[in-house]
Amino acid sequence: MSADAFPMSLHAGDALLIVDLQSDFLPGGSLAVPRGDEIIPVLNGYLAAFQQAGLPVLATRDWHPSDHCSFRPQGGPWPPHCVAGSAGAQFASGLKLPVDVIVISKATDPQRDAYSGFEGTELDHLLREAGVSRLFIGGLATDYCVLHTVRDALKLGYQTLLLQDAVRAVDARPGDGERAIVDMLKQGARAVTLNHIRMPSP
Ligand code: VGL
Ligand code: ZN
Repeated sequence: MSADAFPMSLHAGDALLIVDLQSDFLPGGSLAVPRGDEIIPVLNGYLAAFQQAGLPVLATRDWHPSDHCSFRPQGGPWPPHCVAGSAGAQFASGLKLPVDVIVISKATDPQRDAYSGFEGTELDHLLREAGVSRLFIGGLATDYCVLHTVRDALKLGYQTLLLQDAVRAVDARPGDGERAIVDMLKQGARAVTLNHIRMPSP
């Protein structure tokens, strides 16, 4: 499960995809992911590398209507979170997204949930249009939206790298996050950590 030990260069065709790094998923938020805030500085490191290399950055956001079916008052499993336009739906304030970040809103339909950033969105189309073939994916939460986004990326034929140092899990059942990582690697994702990315020269 350890990340590959050799340094890795970024090149044309690579893109960084940050999953649901939103206030409601951080400590103090309505659906806080334990230690979710720890990955912000790490993601800022990946962001610097991708920006220096002139490569695209995309960010998904959970963007629910206030009566979304996944919310407990509607019979769903989750406390209300990431209501479109609310403070809790904002990207983490410390996250240094580039001005030209491509934002993908998902799970906007009141009647259905969508854990994958590809589900019901333009994500695949946008990536193909941009000539992306290799996707670096990190964010929240390992055992839900990261897991489903990585699975779909693999199914759609992207070389998929899991940012092992830039994900955190809900762990509703202890071990869910670890099992999700094992699952993603088994499906064909590779694990990478920031210290293996060769920083492009400015
Ligand atoms: C997520 C639970 C509910 C996630 C979104 O981003 O992983 N988890 N909605
Ligand atoms: Zn949600």
